[in-house]
Amino acid sequence: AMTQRTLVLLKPDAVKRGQVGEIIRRIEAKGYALVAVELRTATPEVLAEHYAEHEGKPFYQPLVDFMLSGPVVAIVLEGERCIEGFRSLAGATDPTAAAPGTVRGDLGRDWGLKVQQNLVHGSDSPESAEREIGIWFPAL
Ligand code: DAT
Ligand code: MG
Repeated sequence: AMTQRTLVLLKPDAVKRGQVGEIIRRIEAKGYALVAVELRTATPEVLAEHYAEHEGKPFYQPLVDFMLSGPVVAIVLEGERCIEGFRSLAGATDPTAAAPGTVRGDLGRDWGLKVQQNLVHGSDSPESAEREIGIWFPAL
């Protein structure tokens, strides 16, 4: 067994478009346990830590501004290989390229908007998951 935890964010577009329930439904249907679920308003400080690896890239500031544009839902999941499993549920970064059946591939968005408005974040490795859970849920 390889039980893992991962940090998931439902981004401001998911909250604004009323897709929180649908995305959590998919997470639960896959069999992952919800360890923490909180509606939060991000801060520039938290986002600078969370997206440190992207600092300096052309999409960094638009990404941070977008993440500050409304509340997010911060989630910690637990389950067998859930880091890889949630990224599989989420689909490719670019919603246009994301496969049908995935969150990013299936759920509606404002077409014409930017790649960063792709509904969800999921940690990409055990190291990232530990780091990101520490940022969003220091008590865990
Ligand atoms: P992911 O969220 O699939 O892990 P990432 O870590 O490479 O993708 O990038 C973080 C976020 O930044 C991503 O969800 C959307 C945004 N982003 C990535 N590449 C982008 C690009 N080329 N143009 C605009 N936004 C981008
Ligand atoms: Mg990433």
